[in-house]
Amino acid sequence: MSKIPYSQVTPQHIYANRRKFIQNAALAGLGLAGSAIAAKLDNVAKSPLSLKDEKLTPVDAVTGYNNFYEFGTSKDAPARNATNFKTNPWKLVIEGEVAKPKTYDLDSIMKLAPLEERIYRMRCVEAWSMVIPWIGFSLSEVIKRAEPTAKAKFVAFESYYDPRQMPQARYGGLPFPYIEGLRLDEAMHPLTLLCSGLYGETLPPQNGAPLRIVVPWKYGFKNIKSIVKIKLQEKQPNTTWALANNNEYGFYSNVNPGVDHPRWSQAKERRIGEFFKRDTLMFNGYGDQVAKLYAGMDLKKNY
Ligand SMILES: Nc1nc2c(c(=O)[nH]1)N[C@H]1C(S)=C(S)[C@@H](COP(=O)(O)O)O[C@H]1N2
Ligand SMILES: [Mo]
Repeated sequence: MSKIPYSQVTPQHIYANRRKFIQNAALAGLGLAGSAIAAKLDNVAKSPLSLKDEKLTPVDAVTGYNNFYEFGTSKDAPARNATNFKTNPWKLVIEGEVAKPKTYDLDSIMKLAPLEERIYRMRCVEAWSMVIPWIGFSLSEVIKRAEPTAKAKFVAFESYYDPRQMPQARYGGLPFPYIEGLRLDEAMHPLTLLCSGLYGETLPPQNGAPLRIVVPWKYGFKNIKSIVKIKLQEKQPNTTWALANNNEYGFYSNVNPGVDHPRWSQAKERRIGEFFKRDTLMFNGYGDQVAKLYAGMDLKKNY
């Protein structure tokens, strides 16, 4: 496990300004919440689950081309409108079909496991993709400590929602708070990341600070941002995009070049920063690790 030379992938000024960034964040009152994560960032090990041979998407695109409808619907809106999003104090509740429900603050959640860097291929349902060096640890670290009961089959997630901090949300055309879900075995898969950073830093607000989920073999909208609640349950949870448009966004939403969105093909994708389109890979290229979760399922029906 080695520390990654960010100087090779990150513009020099960002790399060099890391300390200053953290100090400024502390001064700005992101304060303790920011530093619970920031304090852990100096020795982030590279995870064996990380991709090895793919070129990273430039940091400006990762933090400047976002979907976060609470902060507006255009790709550049979240970076502008989420700047002062308050992430301290933060609480994350885990409840429902568990023996040990718990409310965490950021400090206590950061103590559960060492942070790792995971370079993942990401694929938005809108047929663009990125390669992002996330930081976090497996979501299973949180779920297993809550001790799921025998009835727990699914995991429901909920984002923070505050119309005063997110005035653009009312133009988003979606019901808020944003909700998402996974089957319990998907949520427990080691690739499923509870994410607290990217490119060597704490998560910028537009990427879902202070905590979000990353599931790299699914379409981007499964990767719910700024989460406050994790609920284990027997029934399949509702999801925001299915509530908005049920026949376009299925519960599973595994990346699948053979199942088109009703309004466009999913066979190819544009990697942000590249000119020619690439072929989209089944399970976004993670089939070796996740195909067994869906053995015997019709993935055209369970899209
Ligand atoms: N709360 C919330 N989470 C969200 C969204 C959103 O609008 N609100 N958009 C989703 C979509 S469509 C994508 S593609 C990813 C984008 O994550 P990124 O901006 O960090 O790349 O976030 C997902 N998580
Ligand atoms: Mo997306």
